[in-house]
Amino acid sequence: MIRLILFLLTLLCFSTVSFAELRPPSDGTNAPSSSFPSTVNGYQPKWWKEAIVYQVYPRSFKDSNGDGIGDLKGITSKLDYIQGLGVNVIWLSPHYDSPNADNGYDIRNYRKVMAEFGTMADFDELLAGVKQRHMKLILDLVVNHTSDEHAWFVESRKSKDNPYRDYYIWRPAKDGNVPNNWTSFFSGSAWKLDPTTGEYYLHLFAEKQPDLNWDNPKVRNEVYDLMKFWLDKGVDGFRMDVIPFISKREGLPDLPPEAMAKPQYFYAMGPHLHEYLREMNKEALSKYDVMTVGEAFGVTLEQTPTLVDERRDQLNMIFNFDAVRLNRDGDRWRDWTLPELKAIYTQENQALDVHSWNTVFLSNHDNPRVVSAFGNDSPQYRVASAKALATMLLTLKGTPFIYQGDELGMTNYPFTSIDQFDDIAVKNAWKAMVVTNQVPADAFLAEMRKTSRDNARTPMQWDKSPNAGFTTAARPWLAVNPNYLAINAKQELSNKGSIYHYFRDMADVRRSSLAFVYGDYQDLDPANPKIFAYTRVNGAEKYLVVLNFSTDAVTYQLPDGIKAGQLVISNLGGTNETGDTLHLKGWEARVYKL
Ligand code: TEU
Ligand code: CA
Repeated sequence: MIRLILFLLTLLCFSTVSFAELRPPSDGTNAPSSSFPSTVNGYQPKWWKEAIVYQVYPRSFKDSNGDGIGDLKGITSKLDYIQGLGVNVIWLSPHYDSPNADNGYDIRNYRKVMAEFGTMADFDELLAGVKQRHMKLILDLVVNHTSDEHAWFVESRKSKDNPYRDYYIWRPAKDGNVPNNWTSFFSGSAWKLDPTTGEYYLHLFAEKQPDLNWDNPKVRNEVYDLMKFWLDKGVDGFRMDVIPFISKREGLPDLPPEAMAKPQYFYAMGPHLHEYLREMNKEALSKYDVMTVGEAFGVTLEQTPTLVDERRDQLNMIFNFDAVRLNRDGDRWRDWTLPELKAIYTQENQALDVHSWNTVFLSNHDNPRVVSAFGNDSPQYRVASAKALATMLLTLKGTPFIYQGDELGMTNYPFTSIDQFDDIAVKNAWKAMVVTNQVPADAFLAEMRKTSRDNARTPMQWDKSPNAGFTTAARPWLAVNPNYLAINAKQELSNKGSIYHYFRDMADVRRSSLAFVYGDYQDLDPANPKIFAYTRVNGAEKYLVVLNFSTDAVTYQLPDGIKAGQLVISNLGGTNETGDTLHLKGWEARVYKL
């Protein structure tokens, strides 16, 4: 007995000491939960590492009042649907007051709900409904920029000596022209001349999205205050929009020629980024048990641990864009290969040690539909490939993020005309490329059918009624995909073999073992162009995932020493195959316990 107590004491001391040794000098602001000593496969267990996140784009989710625009009451009415999917965190795209130049990513008032989406009472009701179901809600924090209609900017542009002038980034003309050669992600220069004072303001996105000046401590404190406003209501964290862009390079130097194609790597990771994130953590986040995920556009894998290593008190995890943008060369579509995708997952795993955490996602409101971009959206393979992708997303290492509609296998939209688009990115690009005769309209539209953000933004397809049951209005804000008669939630729910139900089963598989969360990841066959086979191992718990990323039937010989054991789940059913040779149909996915 005494020996046992001594042993336990030693263990306790050892873990405390070794943990303290690993920590960087503390400024005393760490959340108490971060000193929890026990680990799983080397990782500190956290609820957000074990979570499955579902992204809701409010404008397109469910319209409750027949004005053609999704709203908060609509989301509240569908919480059982979301919970039934087996997810437990909802990421809500911006719901704040906004003139909608960029669908809410241009915020006019951070403490007000967008009138089209409802009221603060509707928000409180949504949050209560989420909590009642033991789920969590994270908000979109868009603080690299505001709307030009935000009160701060309305003041800022009035005069050079306005108290809010330094809330934004103003520069005089340089040789009668823009202050530097920075470009906006929505085409053209990132500078806009404001006639009132004759100076330019910086906007990395739309003209109506002026960049905040984070070097001004007043701006930073405003942001921490608004974060606390929502955290005090009980929200469970934030997805942080283009957060690596908040600190701008000293002197705002020109983009060098080699940075022009992908300027995000030049804009991101400015000199004070870490300092500001630590300050944000100290002033706001550390006071709550919440999760943060940074949209890390322009961050390299090598830089990632500097943002997410838990000993640095910055972010919990980031969205790395390597996988989701594998199908892009700059902004243009490129055909990707499976070995490339596998290499990215392996590199991500190698770049992050037990102190860092990752996300897994292949879609969101800025990218085409996952089944169209990474699966096969033909009638023959749509269901199988959507299920295969769900199998992958829920068994890779990192917190999975699923975008609304992907659980139904919703597809890209068959755009045929520029009038069918809403997205400012598309409209500006049309003006810059087609109207100027640089790109023929047909070629532009063909490209947009593959890459446009509006592919993901068409309304949720709930049932077979007009406009897919999304709205009772004659016209929704963006047209419903004409395939809604075949692809809709009602049908998915009533069919046990649907993507929705498979997703739910996969979520249960993921939850059945911590090996899927914290277990080691190993790609068994990196060069195979059709098969993605990997293991997840936590001590004695071992799982094998085999995915056929092709339409071909493949006889797959497992590498030496590996034998498929007990089948846990498969997307096509009807197999009890075990052993070292597997006969996989096109887009077949299987998970085995080894
Ligand atoms: O997106 C950041 C971003 O830089 C890209 O994903 C961008 O949408 C794309 O390159 C444009 O073609 C975030 C939001 O997710 C996006 O919806 C916003 O438009 C953008 O920031 C500005 O807030
Ligand atoms: Ca509405």
